[in-house]
Amino acid sequence: MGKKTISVVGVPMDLGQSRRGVDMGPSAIRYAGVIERLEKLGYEVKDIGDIEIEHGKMIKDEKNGIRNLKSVVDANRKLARTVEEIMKEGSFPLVLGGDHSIAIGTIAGVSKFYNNLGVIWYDAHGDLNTSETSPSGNIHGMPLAVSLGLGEPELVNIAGYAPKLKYENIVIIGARSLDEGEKELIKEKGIKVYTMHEVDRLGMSTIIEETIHYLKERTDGIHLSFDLDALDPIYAPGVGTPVVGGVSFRETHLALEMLAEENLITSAEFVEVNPILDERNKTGSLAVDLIGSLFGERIL
Ligand code: B3U
Ligand code: MN
Ligand code: MN
Repeated sequence: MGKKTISVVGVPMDLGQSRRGVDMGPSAIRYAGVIERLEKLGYEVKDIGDIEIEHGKMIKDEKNGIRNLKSVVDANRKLARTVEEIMKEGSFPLVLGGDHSIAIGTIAGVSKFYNNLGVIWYDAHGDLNTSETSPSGNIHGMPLAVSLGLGEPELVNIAGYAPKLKYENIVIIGARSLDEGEKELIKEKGIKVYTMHEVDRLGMSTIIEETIHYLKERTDGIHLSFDLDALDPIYAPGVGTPVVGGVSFRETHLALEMLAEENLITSAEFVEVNPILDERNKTGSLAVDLIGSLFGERIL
């Protein structure tokens, strides 16, 4: 990575979905040694702590069926402001989730610093739902749509501007669970998606080469939004919505090593680690191993 200073911020929030526990993700990832790991790689690391989250009851909105809309908006507003400060300091924002709804705030904080922010969305899911298409009302299934300007205005307009992303600047990798509305949107807008079918057919190295080539041409910064559920549950059991048939440990390390070699990633988040569902912090430790690869750790 180009920047030598990394600012780590935790978002202990589980209100974007319905299973409790993912709010402990930042603790699990810190416990597994993320700060020390990055320092060992030669970075100056500032752990700026956690965003303050209201830990209320889970509430399903009567009007549109969305869960905890107000609390999620509030958390993402705070996160967007914090990430913006990190960007102003010229440091690399590394955000630890929390459920994936926090990508709304990270991207809101980052995107105003670029004309064409690119995003790599590494995930079993598309996260392209709106309140109309969502089967669950969970905001963690919506952050990519929100960043593209679709969905509830309170979410879409966080940080006072929208949209944060353009359809042609995103690449989804690892998808294997897409809802009908998400499939329609992908087809209608021509969103670039490498599903598990392409992962099997092309192999991860080709996919990352293509992704780099594709995004390098059209973007001036690339955010990596990394959902641990992209990995097969064999490797990442501690996630809220595991989906079988996922990306392997080795494919994922390769992907991150290749991205590190190109030095193109300008911000990142690692989300959906749920220590309650995990096996002895396996998924938290995996997140730290993967963060190591993203920041240049090599076997030799
Ligand atoms: N697409 C489904 C399920 C889901 C999305 N993201 C996760 N699960 N982690 C939904 O609820 O929107
Ligand atoms: Mn996700
Ligand atoms: Mn997911």
